Amino acid sequence: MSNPRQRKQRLQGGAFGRGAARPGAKPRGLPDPEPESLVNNENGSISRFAGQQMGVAGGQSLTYEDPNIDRRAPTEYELIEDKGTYVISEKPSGPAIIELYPDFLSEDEALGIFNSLCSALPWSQKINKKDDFTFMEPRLTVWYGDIRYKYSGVTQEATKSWHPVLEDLRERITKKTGLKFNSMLGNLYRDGHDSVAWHSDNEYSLGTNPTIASLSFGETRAFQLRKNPENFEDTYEFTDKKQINLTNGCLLLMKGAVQEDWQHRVPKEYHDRRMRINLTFRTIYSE
Ligand SMILES: O=C(O)CCC(=O)C(=O)O
Repeated sequence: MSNPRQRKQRLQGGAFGRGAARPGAKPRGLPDPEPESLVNNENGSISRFAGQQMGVAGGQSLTYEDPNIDRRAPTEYELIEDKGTYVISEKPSGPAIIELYPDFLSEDEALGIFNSLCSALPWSQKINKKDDFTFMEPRLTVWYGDIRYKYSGVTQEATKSWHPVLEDLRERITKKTGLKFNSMLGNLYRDGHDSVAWHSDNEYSLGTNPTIASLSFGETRAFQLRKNPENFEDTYEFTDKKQINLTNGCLLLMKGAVQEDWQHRVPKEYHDRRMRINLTFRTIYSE
């Protein structure tokens, strides 16, 4: 992860837990507090006042607020369910747009495609590398592309011929959206333990503000989005969040600043889940 913005966001996302203290942070809307008071306890130990009420002359009551505790409620996921176009943010990089077509394919047709893609595509579990760690990806993947593609130090050679089912789906998405795609990254989630972690599809080869068309087959899985914090002191705990339950046969488009201003993931589930296939059609540019 070479980009300083991504490094900053990763630190913000992972370092602080729910309501956790952020060293040096001032709670919003509160004046700078007085220095902490030390108190002699009956047992001879010394402790500090924090969040206690102290009676003062004249019956007035003062409350000490620990400046290191963030008291804002964490944001919750807002569900997007219906067919439509949603502008999920307007800044800092312009409109971030989601389009959802839950009935792009009928249930029956989507299940037929799911069955054929399960066995016909050369799925494999890849080794990925992040911050000097190598790990087995918790899902199977497959890639098709009209041109060579370099990603995470791995070069994918151009695909000589696409599987006819993929070729047909690519054409149908183009017919629906007017957009052309020259590559496809597929994900196969074997069960509820398979997942993809928070990330943005913002590799150099995708260009700026890429449109990504994502088709789902088989089991429904939650697809979650969280907005990148706009200030260095803020954390993902308090930014906008959306959830779309991606069902068999649905088409999702991510457009505009979605990759620049948001991250997305498919989290692990703690209930049994059957298999799911996701195909993400993209346009890549040669280096
Ligand atoms: O499975 C999904 O719906 C999302 C996949 C994804 O995030 C990706 O391929 O970048």
